Amino acid sequence: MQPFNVMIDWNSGTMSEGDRKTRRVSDMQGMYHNQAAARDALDNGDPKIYEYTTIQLPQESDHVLFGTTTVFPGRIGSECFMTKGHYHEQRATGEVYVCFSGHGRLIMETEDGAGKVLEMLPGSVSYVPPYWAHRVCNVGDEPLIFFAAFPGHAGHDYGSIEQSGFSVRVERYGDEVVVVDNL
Ligand code: M6P
Ligand code: ZN
Repeated sequence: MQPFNVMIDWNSGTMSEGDRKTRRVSDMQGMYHNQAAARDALDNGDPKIYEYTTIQLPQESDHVLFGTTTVFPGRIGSECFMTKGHYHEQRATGEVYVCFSGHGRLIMETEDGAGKVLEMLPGSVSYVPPYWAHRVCNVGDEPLIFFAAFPGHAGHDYGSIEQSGFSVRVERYGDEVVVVDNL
């Protein structure tokens, strides 16, 4: 394989290579706590929650996959727009998130019941260690744009997140951001 460059437009988070995928409320059924608010959003235009691109490379451990994500500002009820979130299929693989613009929270947890929430802001570089599920929430009024890199063989496991979610959620009331236990 030949080395190559990819160009990222940091105003939008789009990349010159790779398919840009869009996730709307309809792609995240059951993931927001306030189901009535989620139905309202669905009926009112099914807003875009986030877009992401991952570079197309062999999904092998010798390679490093990378891409950008743009989480739009907004809330479903009080809960901030967020990514679906996932474990890696190969649990023993980590990930790095570099935030370029906007303001967010990175929610992480392990199958052993550990949890951690980190702030994402321009210049923050967050390390997701192996075994930690990860989800990103936009707590600001601007798009949250970040770059991610992870081992090629990591894979995405959405199953347990789709079934039982994360143990906390991030809500915003006025300018106050709160992390709430999902009981
Ligand atoms: C980041 C990376 C990708 C991920 C994307 C969207 O760019 O972590 O691997 O696919 O965010 O997040 P999710 O897959 O949880 O919807
Ligand atoms: Zn990941």
